Amino acid sequence: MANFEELSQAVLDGDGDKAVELTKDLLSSGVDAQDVIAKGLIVGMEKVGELFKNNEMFVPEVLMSAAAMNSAVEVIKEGQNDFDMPSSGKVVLGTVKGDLHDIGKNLVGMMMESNGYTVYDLGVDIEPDKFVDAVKEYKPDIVAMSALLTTTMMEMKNTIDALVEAGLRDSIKVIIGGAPITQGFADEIGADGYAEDAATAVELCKKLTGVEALSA
Ligand code: B12
Repeated sequence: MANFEELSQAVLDGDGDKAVELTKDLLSSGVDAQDVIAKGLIVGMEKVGELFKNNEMFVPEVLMSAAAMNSAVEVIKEGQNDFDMPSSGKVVLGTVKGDLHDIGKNLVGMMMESNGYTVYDLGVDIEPDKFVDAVKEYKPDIVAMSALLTTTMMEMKNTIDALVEAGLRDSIKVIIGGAPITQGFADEIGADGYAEDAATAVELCKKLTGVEALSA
């Protein structure tokens, strides 16, 4: 039977076909989708992050790993359509203006989806006004912002300011995350919460919305 270690290695190797095959194997042998994500895919991506940081892995390889991970996630999402998943709430998610990092954001989105949240992923480089428009359109419970650069962190505050200006701030909870983000920063800019990883982000959503999301 496939195991988590093989799956994280396939992500690390950027081997999409293998990642898909192993994901299918794990799911068909009854392994929970959240475990496939948390113990296999995320572990692989975390290793990618470490190696990239130490200059032992380079951009094209990082992108291949991200693509491998995304292919595996598609398999998981398809499987979830097989049964009617009750919605735990709606989340508008995006990486802030000027920032193109989306691996962590995608993981957060995936974990939320696998916990029954409906996620509207706006993508990367999202201007404050686009978050505002999305809140008007989708009426989410939560706005979740990601930033990986110290230079783009302040866009989180700008987005919160834009939500206040549009009179929408009180209708939603704002959560933030990304490598340079801290609880102190979240408090400083008036966000409702911060989480250091995707699993904790789901816990945070549950806490803020008072919803008992589907748990593993
Ligand atoms: C991969 C990567 C890239 C890839 C991005 C590919 C992609 N599609 O995302 C590429 C190669 C394109 C890239 C480009 C750049 N990068 Co880069 N990149 C990284 C790297 C190595 C890993 C990031 C990552 O994916 N980690 C893995 C994921 C799983 O972790 P994560 O993102 O932190 O997300 C987790 C948590 O933070 C949290 N989380 C994330 N978002 C959210 C949101 C919410 C709401 C919540 C609750 C939680 C949450 O949950 C996630 C899952 O557990 C980091 C180093 C690092 N250690 O962070 C540098 C890093 C972020 N990059 C850096 C830099 C400088 C750049 C560039 C400016 C380089 C350049 N000179 O061109 C450009 C910027 C481009 C831009 N405008 O955005 C610096 C930032 C320095 C700083 N302090 O600002 C870092 C820290 C590297 C370094 N040590 O110098 N990068």
